[in-house]
Amino acid sequence: MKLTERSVSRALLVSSLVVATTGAALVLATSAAAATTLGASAAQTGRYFGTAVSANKLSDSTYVGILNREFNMVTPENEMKIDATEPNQNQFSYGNADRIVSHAKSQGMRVRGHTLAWHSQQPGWMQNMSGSALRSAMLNHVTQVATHYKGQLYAWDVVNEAFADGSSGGRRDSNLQRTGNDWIEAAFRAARAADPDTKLCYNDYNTDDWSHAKTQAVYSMVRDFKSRGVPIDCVGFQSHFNSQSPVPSNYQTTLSSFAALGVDVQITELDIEGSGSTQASNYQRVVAACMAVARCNGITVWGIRDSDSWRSSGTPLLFDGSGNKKAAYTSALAALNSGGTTTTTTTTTTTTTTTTTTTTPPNPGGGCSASVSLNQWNEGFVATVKVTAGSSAISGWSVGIALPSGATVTNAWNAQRSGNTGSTTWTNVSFNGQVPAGQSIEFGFQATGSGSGITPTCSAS
Ligand code: G2I
Repeated sequence: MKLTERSVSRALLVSSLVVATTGAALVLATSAAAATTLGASAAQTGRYFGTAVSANKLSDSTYVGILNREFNMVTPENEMKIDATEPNQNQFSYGNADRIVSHAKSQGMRVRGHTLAWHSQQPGWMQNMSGSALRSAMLNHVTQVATHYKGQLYAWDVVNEAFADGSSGGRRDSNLQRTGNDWIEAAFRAARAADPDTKLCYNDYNTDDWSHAKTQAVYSMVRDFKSRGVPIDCVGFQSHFNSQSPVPSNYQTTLSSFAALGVDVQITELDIEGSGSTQASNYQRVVAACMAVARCNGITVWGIRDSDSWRSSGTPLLFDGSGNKKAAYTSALAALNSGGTTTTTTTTTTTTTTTTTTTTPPNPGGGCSASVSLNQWNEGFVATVKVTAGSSAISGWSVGIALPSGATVTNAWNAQRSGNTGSTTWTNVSFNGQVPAGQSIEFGFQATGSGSGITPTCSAS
């Protein structure tokens, strides 16, 4: 009798929508209760809200208080850069970066790694290198650092700022670029080999306006990488805005156009100079643009208080120098809370897009439940699987998914996988096994074929 009641109460709730697109946006609205912090609000739609963190501020109690309360993703502001992690060739130094990672873990936050290969903030020994010696040194750096953090990060900015500003539409000149045009893909391949389960991103600034040559140049590179199987999972839009570089009116088009290439998009270093209602409405626009794009996974602001900013005189952040919430905070939170809106856009008129959500209600007696959100296109799909702990915390999980015939997993993140066709099993990686009661984590995979009707089952350990 009890069993019957329970199986009824855990019956699957399935909703699905199939639309033949006409190049226009499809908007699915679902409701989301208002959350009172940035991280919790973003989590309601499966997103994160993060901030850049400096290791030397982890002893500032105001700073740490806001960090722990509001954010669920962290990017080390300088501590994972090349000069910090390899100050002398082949001597690696992870102290400050590890302090940030360990603080984040202790608070249940995730970490975006920044950055493995960049023309700037190179240690002196690297600045003086060129040619094949530099290429090897760069690849060795990528391999060593990605190996040190293997399985611990949400994503890596593998390559940062490799394209030129202005109208050239070309690469930025640098010692790395002069080692050969293929240096970027070589870095991505080395990162994937070292850390197969972390999302690998290309990150840049001045790539927010869809009409700009730099944006189009990065877009062409990502399309080329996807077509040739170069391992890239995401594109970071730094989004440093001010009056000379305002939030473009086509910002959402930029995000959705990149996402349509089959990559995640993330806002990685957001700050918007200004104050009062103008700044607040700019923050609202940026957050709303991300919320409207299904594969915009999250937003990171580049610091907590205005006084923490790399350009503090422009007061570009969400908290003032004393740690008080600004109008920009209120509007960003409101935009997150009015989310739960997913927009799927395609750039062609012939593609059929299917968005399906299958939900198992949380298990009231403990254990875990799993739900999947599917983004289907003609040749394949991306599944984002949410694992939710029941009324007790869990310390590990295993999710079973039966794939329809013809579906083959090509790529996955944030889980260990067994099998890539038919019956597949997904288990936690080191940083996402512990899930507090009622809380969720996500993992995902990309596959060829159709994901129609897949229904995950969860068991806790
Ligand atoms: O410039 C803003 C950001 C643009 N995108 C890439 C980011 O990595 C970059 O961050 C900034 C940091 O916010 C600054 O804190 O990168 C700067 C360096 O390019 C950082 O500034 C440096 C100072 O220039 C150094 O003098 C200082 O030693 O920070 C270092 C550590 O405090």
